[in-house]
Amino acid sequence: TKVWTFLRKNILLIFLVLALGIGIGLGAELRTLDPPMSTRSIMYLRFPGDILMNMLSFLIVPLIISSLVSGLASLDSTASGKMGLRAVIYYLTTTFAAVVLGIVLTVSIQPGRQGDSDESNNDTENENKVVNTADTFLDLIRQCFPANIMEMCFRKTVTEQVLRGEEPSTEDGSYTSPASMTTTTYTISSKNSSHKDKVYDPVLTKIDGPNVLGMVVFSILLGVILSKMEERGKPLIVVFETICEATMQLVKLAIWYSPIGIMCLIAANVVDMDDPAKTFQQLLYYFLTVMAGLFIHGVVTLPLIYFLFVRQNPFSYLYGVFEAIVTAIATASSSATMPVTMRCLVDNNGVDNRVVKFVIPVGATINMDGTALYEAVAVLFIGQMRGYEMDIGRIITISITATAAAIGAAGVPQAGLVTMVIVLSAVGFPTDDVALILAVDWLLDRFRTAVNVLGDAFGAGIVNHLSRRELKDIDNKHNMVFETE
Ligand code: DAS
Repeated sequence: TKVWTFLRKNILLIFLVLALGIGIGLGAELRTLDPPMSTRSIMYLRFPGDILMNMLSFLIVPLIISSLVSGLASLDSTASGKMGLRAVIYYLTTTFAAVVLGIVLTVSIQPGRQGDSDESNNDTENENKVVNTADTFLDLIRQCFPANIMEMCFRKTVTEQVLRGEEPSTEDGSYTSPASMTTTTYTISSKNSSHKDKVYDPVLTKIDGPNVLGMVVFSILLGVILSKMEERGKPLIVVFETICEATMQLVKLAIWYSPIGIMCLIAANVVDMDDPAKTFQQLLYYFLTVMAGLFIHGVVTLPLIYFLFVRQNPFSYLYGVFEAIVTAIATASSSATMPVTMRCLVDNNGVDNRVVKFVIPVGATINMDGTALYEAVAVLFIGQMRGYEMDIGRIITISITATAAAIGAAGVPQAGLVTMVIVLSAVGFPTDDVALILAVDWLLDRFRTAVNVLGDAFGAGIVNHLSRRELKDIDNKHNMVFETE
C-alpha cells in the first residue's frame, strides 16, 4: 500500500519523467530512419505538443490580468508595497549574481580560446547594425504604457527588418519602434544558418504574443486602485477573482495533458535537430560554460539564498516545482510555463495564493536569471573568439546591459538571443556576431528558461516568508470584520 500511495501522490511526476525519457528515446529512434522523416511528418509528430503550447499560451492573458488585479486588490497598500519592494530587490540581486557568475566562469574557462578558433579577428570591420541602446531602453519604457488595451493583448511586432538593419514597418502602417525587439514576439530559427558560413540571415517565425510588460503595469495599477476604492471596488474585484479561479482550474487541464504534449515536443525537437557532433565541435566549451553557470545558479546559488532566508529544505521546495521545470524545458518559454509554476507553488509548496498571484506574473516577465547569465557568457565568448579586447570597462558594461537585456527579454523562445544585440552594441561588437552562437541556442534556451522559472519560484517562496507578518495582519483584520458582522 505504501508503494501505491507513493504512486498515487506522484503520478503526474512519473508521467512527466516518462514523457521526457520516451520523448528523447523516440526522437533518437526516429532520427535513424532512412529516408529521414519529412518536415510534414515531423509536424504531425509535434502536433500534440503544439496543442499544449496553445493551451498554455491561451491562459497567459487572463491569468496575468486577473491574478495581478485580484492579488493586489486583496492586499492593503503597505503590504503590497513591501512585497513589491522585496520582490524587486530579489529579482535584481539574483539576476546580477547570475551575470557575475557567468562572467567569472567565462573569464576563467576562456571558452572562446579553446579548440580551433579560426573565427578570430575575421570580419572585425563589420559595421554595427542599427541597434541603438538608448532607443531600446526607451522602447522598454514605452511598452509599459500601452496605448490600446486590445493591442496590449494581441500585439504583433516586426523584428525581421530590425535585425537586418532595415527600417521597420508594418503592413497596416501602424507604428513599430526600431527597438521593439526587446519583447520580441518572434523567434529565430537556427535551421538555415550555420555559424561557419558567417552569414547572419535569420529566418524569423511569427509568434503572435501579448505585450506582457504592459499588461503587468496596467494590472498592478488597476489592482492598487481597486483596493483603495473600498466598497465600490468590490464587485469588480470579485469578477477578477472569479476569472482567476476559473483560469487556474483550466490550468489543471493543461497540466494533466502536459505529459503527452511534452513527449511530442521533445521527440520532434530531437528528430529535427542538426547533427549534434558537427554543431558542438566549436561551441562545446561555450555550451558547457553556460550549462555550468546555469547549473550552479539553479542548484547552488538560488537554493542557498532560499535557505538563508527561509531556513527550510530548498530541495524539497525544488521538488515541488519539478513540473514547472520540465514544462520550461519542453516549451522554452517562461510565459507559457507561468500557469504551471503558479499551480505548483500553491498546491505543492504551500505558498500563499496572494503572493503567488503577485510575484509570479511579474517574475515571469522581468526576472530572468538564466537569460542574464547566458547573455553575459555569450557576449564574452564572442569577444574571446573574435579576439576583441576585453577591458574592465567592457566587462562592467556587459554586466549592466546583460541584466537590462534579460529584464527586457519576453518570456518566449529565444527572446534572449534577440535582446543580446543590446549587449553587443553596448560594447561595440558587430551585432551580426550572434551568428557565432546560433547553432546551439535552441538547446541552451530550454535550460536557461528552466533557471528563469526556478528563480521566480524561489523568489515567491522568499517573499512569502518575509511577508508572513503582513499577510497575517490582513487575515486578522478580515476575521475581525467578519466577526463584527
Ligand atoms: N526563453 C526565454 C524564456 O522564456 C528567454 C530567453 O530566450 O532567454 O524565459
